Amino acid sequence: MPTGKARTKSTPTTRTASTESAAPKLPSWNGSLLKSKAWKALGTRAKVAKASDLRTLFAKDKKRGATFTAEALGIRLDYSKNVFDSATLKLLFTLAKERKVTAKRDAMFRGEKINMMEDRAVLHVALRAPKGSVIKVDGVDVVPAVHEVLGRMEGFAKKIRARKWLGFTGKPIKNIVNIGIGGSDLGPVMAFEALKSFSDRGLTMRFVSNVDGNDFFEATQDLNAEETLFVVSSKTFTTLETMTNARTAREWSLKTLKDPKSVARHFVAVSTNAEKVAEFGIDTANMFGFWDWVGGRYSMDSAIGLSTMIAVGPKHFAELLAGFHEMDEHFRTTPAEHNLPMLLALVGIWNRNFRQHATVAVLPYCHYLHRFSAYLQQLEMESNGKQTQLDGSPVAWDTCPAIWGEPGTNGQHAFYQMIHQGTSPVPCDFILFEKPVHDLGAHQDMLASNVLAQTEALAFGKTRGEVLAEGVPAWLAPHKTFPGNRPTNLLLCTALSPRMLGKLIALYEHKVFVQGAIWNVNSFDQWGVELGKVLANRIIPEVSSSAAPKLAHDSSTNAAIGHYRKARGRAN
Ligand code: G6Q
Repeated sequence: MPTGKARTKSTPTTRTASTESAAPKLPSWNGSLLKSKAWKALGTRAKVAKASDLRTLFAKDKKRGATFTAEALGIRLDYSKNVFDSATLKLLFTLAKERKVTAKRDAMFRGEKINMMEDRAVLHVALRAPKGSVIKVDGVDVVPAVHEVLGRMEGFAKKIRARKWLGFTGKPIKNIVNIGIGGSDLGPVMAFEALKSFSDRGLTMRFVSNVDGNDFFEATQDLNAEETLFVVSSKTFTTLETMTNARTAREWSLKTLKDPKSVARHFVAVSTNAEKVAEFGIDTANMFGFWDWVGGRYSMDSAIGLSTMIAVGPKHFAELLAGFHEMDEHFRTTPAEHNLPMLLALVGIWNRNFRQHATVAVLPYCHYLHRFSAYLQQLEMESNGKQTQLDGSPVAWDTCPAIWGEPGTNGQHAFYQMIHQGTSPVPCDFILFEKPVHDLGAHQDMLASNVLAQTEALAFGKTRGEVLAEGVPAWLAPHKTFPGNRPTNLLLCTALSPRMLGKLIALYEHKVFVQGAIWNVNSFDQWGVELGKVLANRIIPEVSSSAAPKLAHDSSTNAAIGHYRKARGRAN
């Protein structure tokens, strides 16, 4: 049965704070999922699936592996080790049709304002559209502006890479510190780590995100301010953490450079908010812009990718964008049966809503992708971790599962125990590359063997009979028995390159899109993040004022504030 009961009714969301503003006109794809015939039929299939297991499914169909494998753009997606059959898959395709996923997809590519709650288009696909393509927002083609910014980023990155961007004292800049958080940090860090082998090793790249001063301290403690450039990345240029770190950076820089005029050589901004950038004291000539139709978590290929471009160079950055675009085109034009994002999304829906799996682990067997799961965590959970449908009514089904993961084989020696024998199965996406970036001895073959062994063991487990046959005593056998039937996808990709990274990220972006369309949530707003921004600002004066504040929180929060103030030597 589909999971989820009708939840408490939440207040309908409107586009502005005013209760009088008109609700947006809902598109034709809005509508209750519970009325979908395919959804109901999938509920019935779920009962059948309860009694089936991967051992039987594979034994019955010798071609299962090939049947449930799709390949495109150098990515081979084997989704055969999920507990379902062809009839289920067919219903999932029907579900996507009933939910008008392709109509919604086309509306996004056309630049329609599908982020209705913020009255914005959703056009990260325009960030990687080749020169000459036309994508309009409010009648204006946005592609030339995208390429204008890319051109400026290129000019700047080249200067830094040629050591021709000189600091205030005439020394070439060779340390780059990106200051940003959330969508203005996770993408740049992940991409830098993923593409390190393509980067200029003479540059020191650092990333500061946390408002915890230890982050800033560690990122800068060994740097010479004369050779250090700060890239302040913030869509809004108002985010507490980023602005606090940016101010600390200015103080840190001026401690050595003394003259406020030095800011122009040591600070650049990436933002949509020119006014705030100027207010901070950064020359807007040193600002790289983007647009409100780029969501934070979809922005790593906008100017937010400036640090990435500096690290790997404009050519590799262009390759990254080309990879994104290839996957966009694949998603836009390929029938569902061969469409990688669609397949990944539909299998995910099956596991989430009909098999009740509450989490998904993403396990890249490539150490360069060690920040990939953290990146996807934001992409998926901030996009689809929602409980309100487009029309403001509560969903009556589960939405985004928790996304987590670490690179293999490290995870095998840590949390895989629970994936193999825990009480809650965790669907896993295993990612492996055919060719390693550095081919050292037998390393890659060992890595590959581990992935394949894991997916096999998770699918088929080990029965009591098999364990006993190994000579294990009966009392120990239950502990050494593995239930199997644990769902996995295997993404076998040619090689990690900027282009492949772009394809992989876009694959997950579009997976998120399809799932959001099916769940009927807005994947492009983030009121939970906004709430955090407001709440912290309210408490800051209460913890930091020298005079005792009048506290009007609950007894637990009041006491914690009092305790903290006392510990910091402040009056209560
Ligand atoms: C992303 C979110 C959020 C955002 C950060 C930083 O989709 O909106 O993670 O990226 O809160 O915001 P700024 O870029 O505005 O500083």
